[in-house]
Amino acid sequence: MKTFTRTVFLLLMAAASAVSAKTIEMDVNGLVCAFCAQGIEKTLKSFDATAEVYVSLENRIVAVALKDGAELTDEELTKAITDSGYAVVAIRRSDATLQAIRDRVSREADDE
Ligand SMILES: [Cu+2]
Repeated sequence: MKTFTRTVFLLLMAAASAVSAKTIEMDVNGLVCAFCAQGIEKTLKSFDATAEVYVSLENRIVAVALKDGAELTDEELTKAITDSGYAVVAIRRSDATLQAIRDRVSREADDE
């Protein structure tokens, strides 16, 4: 019974965080060329929940903007990227727009 309560709690927590995020940003290892970027973009766009994809090769960042009310789980994303031959290092969810992430990444690139 305790396990059941804990499972329900974790599911509720997951649902609560899922509803708020608009963008999922991932650190991905193994992206080296434009073909990698294109391939990963195509893979992630195949999800119904995906509105837009941004890939930064230099910063090894892949960001997915979600459609309103749509959600992709960490497992779905990790599987899609791992199956393509890359490794997900970190996953962050936020309400930042894809443009905001794009701007931040290009600023970071300028600083280097
Ligand atoms: Cu490549």
